[in-house]
Amino acid sequence: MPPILDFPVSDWNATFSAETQQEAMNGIETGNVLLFPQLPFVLEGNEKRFLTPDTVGKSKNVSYDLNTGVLRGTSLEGQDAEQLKGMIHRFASASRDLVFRLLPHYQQDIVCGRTSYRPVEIKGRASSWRKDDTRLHVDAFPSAPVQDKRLLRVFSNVNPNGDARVWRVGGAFEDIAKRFMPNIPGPMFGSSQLLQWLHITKSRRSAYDHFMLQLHDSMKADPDYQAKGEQITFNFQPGTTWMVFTDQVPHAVMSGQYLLEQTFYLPVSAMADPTRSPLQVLERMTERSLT
Ligand SMILES: O=C(O)CCC(=O)C(=O)O
Ligand SMILES: [Fe+2]
Repeated sequence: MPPILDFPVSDWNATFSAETQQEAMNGIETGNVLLFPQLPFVLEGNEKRFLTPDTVGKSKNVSYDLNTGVLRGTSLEGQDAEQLKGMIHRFASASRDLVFRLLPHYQQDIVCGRTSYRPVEIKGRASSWRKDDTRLHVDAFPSAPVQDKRLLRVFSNVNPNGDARVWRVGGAFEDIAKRFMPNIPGPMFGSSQLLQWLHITKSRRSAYDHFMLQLHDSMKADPDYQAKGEQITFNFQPGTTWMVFTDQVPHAVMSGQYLLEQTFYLPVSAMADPTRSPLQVLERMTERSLT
């Protein structure tokens, strides 16, 4: 199956036939990227002035929480910060509407997480190997355990200079798990309580979180996998939007500037076929419950 599925809509409020909805859900659950080649997120009024890395301070991203309305990581103040927040908020709600309309099966249970605005050029940006997203990885975050939830993300390239967001997209999650799991030890007894007590994690780190973090690190630390593992390079052109389960599909960003991103959390039980989740793949492999 091709890893990229096209949906030729040009409206964030588009409605989809039952057949298209089914195709999208089946596609995304089997590890495809859903691509909307004609769905630009259009900046309004004088929002184009936010197309500069000067909108962020030391942090690389501006982050926004749709649930609380809190904006973080920007160097802007007052009216400017409010207008930047308005732009990111509009993207957050447009993304949510798109997910609701395309994947109505998830609507009851899906939870909106953070929105990010990424105005810094990826190429040449320094970072430690663990934080280096130019290396293929599946998403897992040390301080933000998901317990048993999926990570679904919507991205939109808003670059005004014609520059694509260049990604590498890897192969099936099962193959990644088969390759790396044999060398990953289980969590230490009592470690999840300790991490939470020390406030290293915001909530309890499940055994699933443990294995996903280790997979993330093992992938990034393996030069042979990075160079020779199954992968394609894909250019996400400006004016396009895409959606993918980033806990399942190996991905790496090689270059690009000016991206909007919305994170969603989906309980595994809300999937059409939970057996396809990374959680259940790992549970079958370890022959134990991981939540
Ligand atoms: O910024 C990007 O294009 C993708 C980075 C990444 O790995 C992610 O958002 O999970
Ligand atoms: Fe990622």
